[in-house]
Amino acid sequence: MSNSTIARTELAKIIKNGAVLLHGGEISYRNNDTWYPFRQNSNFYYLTEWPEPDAHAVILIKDSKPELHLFVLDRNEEMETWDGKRIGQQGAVENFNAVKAYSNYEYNSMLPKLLEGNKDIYCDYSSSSFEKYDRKLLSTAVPYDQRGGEFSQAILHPLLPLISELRLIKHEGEIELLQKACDITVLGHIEAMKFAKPGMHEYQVAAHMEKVFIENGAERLGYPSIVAGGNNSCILHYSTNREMLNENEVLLIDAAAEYGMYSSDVTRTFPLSGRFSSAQKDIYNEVLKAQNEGIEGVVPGNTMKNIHHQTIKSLSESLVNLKLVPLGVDETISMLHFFEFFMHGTGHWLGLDVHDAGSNELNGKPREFLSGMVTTIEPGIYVRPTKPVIEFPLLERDFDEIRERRKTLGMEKATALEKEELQNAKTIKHEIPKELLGIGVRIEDDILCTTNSPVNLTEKAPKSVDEIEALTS
Ligand SMILES: [Mn+2]
Repeated sequence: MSNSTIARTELAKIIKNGAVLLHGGEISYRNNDTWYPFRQNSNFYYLTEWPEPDAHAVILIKDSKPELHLFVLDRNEEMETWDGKRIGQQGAVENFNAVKAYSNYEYNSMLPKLLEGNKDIYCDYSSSSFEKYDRKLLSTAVPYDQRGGEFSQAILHPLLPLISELRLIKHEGEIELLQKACDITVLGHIEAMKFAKPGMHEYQVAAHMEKVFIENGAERLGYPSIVAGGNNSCILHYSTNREMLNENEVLLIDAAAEYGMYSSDVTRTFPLSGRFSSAQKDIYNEVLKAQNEGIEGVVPGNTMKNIHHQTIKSLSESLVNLKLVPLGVDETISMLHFFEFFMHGTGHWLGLDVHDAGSNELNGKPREFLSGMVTTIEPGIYVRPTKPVIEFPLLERDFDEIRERRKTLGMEKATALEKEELQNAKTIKHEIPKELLGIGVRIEDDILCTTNSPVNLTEKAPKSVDEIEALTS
């Protein structure tokens, strides 16, 4: 069974009876006759595997059985001469398991016929496609029997929460594609470690690594590559990649291949001189320790929130050891001093999107890991070169309370209050050890939760100091 057939079958089991409306992606133009490379909308792809733009899908569900109707671009010799092959309606039926396929021009006229007898409509009514195609049409498609088009009996149900729950649990066919994306990504990182030398520019390393991705079958990148030398390693989403690499600096690379629409997500940090300086090694090994602990936590029943707390604790101990913070471990955590050096989450879901579908909470509680979920684990320590002296506030703060207060008071009042509290708080001035300034280290792997132990899909990317130096020196 194809991946999308499995997805439709699972969706049908939840919906039981009703109709699902889905719209594919459209081409977006860059300038004049030039457009951005097309990539299908991930939800549309998940349920259809249809790769072309300007398509619509109606999935009719009766007694928990799905029936796929696809509206697609027509075959057209003239257009295909300019823009490339099209699959067409026949291809949609023969190769994409549609029970019937239509021209995408027929969507408006066919939808009312297809929806006959259906009132329960599952759609994304927050999307611009819903406004563009469905909002008006549903009035006539599911009419109120007295006044025709003026009213609609359609009962709209939100579709995205259902899809995002399904996308959280990867089945075997999806894991195969993810593993392949991860394998290709590992090859690129290894080649980048061997290739990067002082005097090169960041973009040259990026080009070399991305060539390896594409050469090995990746269709595109999972996200824009971050190739950040020296001070740039402290910029979380650095991606201009225009600067020269210098001896005695680290190079942080956060980059990955996409394969079969699934994205990997890997970060490695290594020394440009070939060997870690003792300052670089000190930070590196602390992050590595936290990362290994985080990976161990990806087991059924545990939560990302627990792993994040554990990571904060581990990194706070590290910050004390590295003399980056003025007080002890408890204060570093309770006064959020760690946040100067570790200011992002510990991981996120991974799949069709690099930051994949799926909420972190379920019924108001942190979501527990289940077998088949895939998450990144990516702690980091970033010692910004712009902050050689930091004034740490002596004020206990708690993220959950801050979030709760922002909800009850509203963002504007709450943040004003936060600012005031910080301004009124006593501070302690702390000098950052000079040799640590400008070093940013992040280590990131992709972890599959199973009923046995966590499976690291990217474990072949060298990670220990010895493994890395064997490639770089
Ligand atoms: Mn990531």
